[in-house]
Amino acid sequence: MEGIVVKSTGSWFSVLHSGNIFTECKIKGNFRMKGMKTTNPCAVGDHVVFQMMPNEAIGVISEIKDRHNCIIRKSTNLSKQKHLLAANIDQAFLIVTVASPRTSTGFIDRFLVTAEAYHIPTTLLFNKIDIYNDEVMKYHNLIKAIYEKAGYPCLEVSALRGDNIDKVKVLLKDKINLFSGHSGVGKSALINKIIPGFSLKTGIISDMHQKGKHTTTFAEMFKLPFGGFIIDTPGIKEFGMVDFTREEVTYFFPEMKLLANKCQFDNCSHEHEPRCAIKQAVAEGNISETRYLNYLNIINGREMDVDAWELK
Ligand SMILES: Nc1nc2c(ncn2[C@@H]2O[C@H](COP(=O)(O)OP(=O)(O)OP(=O)(O)O)[C@@H](O)[C@H]2O)c(=O)[nH]1
Ligand SMILES: [Mg+2]
Ligand SMILES: [Zn+2]
Repeated sequence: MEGIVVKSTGSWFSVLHSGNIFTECKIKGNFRMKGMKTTNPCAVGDHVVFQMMPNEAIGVISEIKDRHNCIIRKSTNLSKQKHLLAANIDQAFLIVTVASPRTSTGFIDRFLVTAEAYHIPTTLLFNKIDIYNDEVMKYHNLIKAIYEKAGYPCLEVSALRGDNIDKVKVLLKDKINLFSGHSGVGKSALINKIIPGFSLKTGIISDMHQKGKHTTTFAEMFKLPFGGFIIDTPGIKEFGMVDFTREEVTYFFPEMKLLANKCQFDNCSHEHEPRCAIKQAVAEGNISETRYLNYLNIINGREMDVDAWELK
């Protein structure tokens, strides 16, 4: 039998098949994807072949069909373990909040670089705009301008008030969509607003650290009533990138990719070489300084935040 993995707890996989039937499946103990060294061999979105256990209502996954894409992260840049977030997705939505909790541009850029690497178009959804005061709104406008200039669609939303939910629905329709972001940014709350009658568990934000409480613990895919699927995922603390080369990282910044062959040196790192087209574009304000500094942090293996407020 064949189906699609719609929920994964690590050891159990819920497989949707034959129209609208869900079967809980385990995976064969010795299962390994060729060349894939991830902590989880199979993820939400995978198309799988499974057999029913005799006299039991559970199945065993024996094969994972070829993926047209997937997205993989490490828990931190230093970590060796790779985690498969989801497979066969059409597009990602990175849910960002500039307050309560605050998403750093470093986190956004590590996510976007990874999404570029796997050819997954990404939209930034800035949630909780209902709580932005003037000061926060100024910071938000600055961040939004940086990402729009780099070519990423951005949209302000509010799961609480419903702002722009109709626009989000149009973007989601008939596609397989991944929702990702820090814990507490409102991924599950947005999905509850998008699918009428849904009541996924949502968490509170701790007063002390303004962080979420990791309410969603497993990735899960839901059918959208207007067509398509949406994948809710557990909040990510750090987005560690798998090992891309420096050249690759340049290519995964779309605004740098356009200029990289204009540098004097073919192997320019865009860090200290003379006649570097990218450094020149930064100096002239055509590439955002924040994005450039995040690029330098990535190629040098540093996982730190750049304060966009001080830059442009
Ligand atoms: N004011 C306001 N609060 C929101 C909004 N969206 C979500 N929240 C609140 O933020 C908190 C966290 O929301 P969740 O939906 O649980 O966040 P999450 O991203 O799913 O978090 P994890 O499952 O932990 O990854 C809840 O208390 C929500 O009610 C919004 O647009 N405005
Ligand atoms: Mg959640
Ligand atoms: Zn250069």
